[in-house]
Amino acid sequence: MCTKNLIAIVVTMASLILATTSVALSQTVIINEIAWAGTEASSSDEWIELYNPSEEPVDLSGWTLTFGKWVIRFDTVGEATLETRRTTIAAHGFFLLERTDDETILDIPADLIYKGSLPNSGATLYLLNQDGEEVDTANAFQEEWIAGNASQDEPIYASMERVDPTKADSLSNWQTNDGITHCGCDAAGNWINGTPGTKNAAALDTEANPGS
Ligand SMILES: [Ca+2]
Ligand SMILES: [Ca+2]
Ligand SMILES: [Ca+2]
Repeated sequence: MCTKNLIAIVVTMASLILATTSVALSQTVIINEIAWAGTEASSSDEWIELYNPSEEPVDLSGWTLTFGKWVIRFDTVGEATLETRRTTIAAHGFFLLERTDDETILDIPADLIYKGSLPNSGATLYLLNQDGEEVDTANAFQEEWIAGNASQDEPIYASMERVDPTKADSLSNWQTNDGITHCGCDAAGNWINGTPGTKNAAALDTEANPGS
């Protein structure tokens, strides 16, 4: 093989690696956890967690989170948004949305209060930026929920957790919270089977057992 060809191949490979890296780095905010079944205190007490896996804070002004007929705006009260408390999500930070009021998770302050129910039969969530471009989805690949439990399965009212926050929504990138690594209390003081405002149990499990 002549040196010129070899250089061409090396340059092509380097630009491919750079292209792949820039895709990974441009991953900003994701839908990280969904408690579509609510809590033991109330099946209406649903909550949703976002996560920013990037190295920079992200301003969610103009962004929306939508499912079914509901459109939650991060910077404007109205429609499905009842109260906004901040619009910025820190680098490697979490953003907690509680339905109806701040009592959904009693001991952790919400960043936004919304109205709108997630049907237990399944839904797809879309996170759109200020230009209306799709930043992330959750549960886009089948009708029923990929993970999470309602009252009939153990652990009860467990959330649906993103496994790897750097990877896209897919059938394999969600798991049910294990009911062991969890935090927060519901409106009646029961443990939440989920990890509102903190790293997902599913992500920690995968870090501890890579390739599992
Ligand atoms: Ca529900
Ligand atoms: Ca709360
Ligand atoms: Ca979490």
